[in-house]
Amino acid sequence: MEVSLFMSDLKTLTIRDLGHSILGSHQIVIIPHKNPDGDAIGSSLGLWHYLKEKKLNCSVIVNDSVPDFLYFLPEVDQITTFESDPERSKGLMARADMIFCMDYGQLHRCGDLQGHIESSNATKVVIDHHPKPETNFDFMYHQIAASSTSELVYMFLKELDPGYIFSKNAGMCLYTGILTDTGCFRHAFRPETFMTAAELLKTGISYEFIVSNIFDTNTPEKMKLIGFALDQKMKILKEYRTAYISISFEESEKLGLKKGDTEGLVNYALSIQNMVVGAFFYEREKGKTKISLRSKGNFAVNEMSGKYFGGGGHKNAAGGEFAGTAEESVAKFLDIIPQYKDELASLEIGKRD
Ligand SMILES: [Mn+2]
Repeated sequence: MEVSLFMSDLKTLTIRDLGHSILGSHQIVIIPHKNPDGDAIGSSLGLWHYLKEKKLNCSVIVNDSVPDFLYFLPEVDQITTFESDPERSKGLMARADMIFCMDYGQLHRCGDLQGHIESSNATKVVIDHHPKPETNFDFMYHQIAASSTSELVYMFLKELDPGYIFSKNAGMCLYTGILTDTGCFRHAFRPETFMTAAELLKTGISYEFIVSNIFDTNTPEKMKLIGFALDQKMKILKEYRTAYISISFEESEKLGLKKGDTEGLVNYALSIQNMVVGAFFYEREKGKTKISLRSKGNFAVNEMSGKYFGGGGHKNAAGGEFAGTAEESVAKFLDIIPQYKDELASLEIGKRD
């Protein structure tokens, strides 16, 4: 298990002081990272429900948009979108005296809102579980070993307001964040994750309702894409215990792929017997390829993506970009992967002879 790391030395406020500031604030703004996932939205909206229940003025502002599959979350339509409503967003940012950055520790991760956060005099708080956070915040609730930011929001509220009884609305949002970041409790969890999930279930939320909203969302078009990708586009590098899928710009056009359609495809590569690395190369724009990397056990794909694909992320789930076609990105990957041969071969996880 990873070492649990609370960066308490980075706090300039105690949680008590912060509690007073929150209660005295006039406008709180909560900002998830751009391209938000279930944890970014779940943690932000969960915190929003708590603050609303305390009768505080608060808004969630997201850079781009909330993914469709999260539209079942309670009052998700209250979220403001910077791209489609810049005036309202700027007004809220100008009035903000407290800003929460959720599920990222590096400000560039929140898109065009970065400058507005930087120039704001508001008290800035980060709640996050990603490696290498920046340190220019007034308060950090940061723990890499946590399954998700949603798990941390639960712990944060427990410390901030020990008497708070979690509402069903907050419970549903935070549970969603834990469920999506752990892939339905398959990875990145720890004992505290299950304890948090158990407490959230006591709010009366329906596990089946949430799971089916998150995971049973395939459209017929997406199933056809999965079929095509697995049948025609997947390659297996047995000696490196690696499987990858690549989609060129031309293929993407031909298939009429929309944002989010390729979500989760990389996990099929990783789910093959004996594989410990899954990779997905997606040329979203002509000559610009997005790379998704997944791994099992101690093989750290965030190091690989940081070193070679200008990206980052978690040990077992990372991403990056490459200025080139999908084919060129794959060629680079094939150049890199042999240096990891011994490490990959020695991993015990998932080994089958
Ligand atoms: Mn997260």
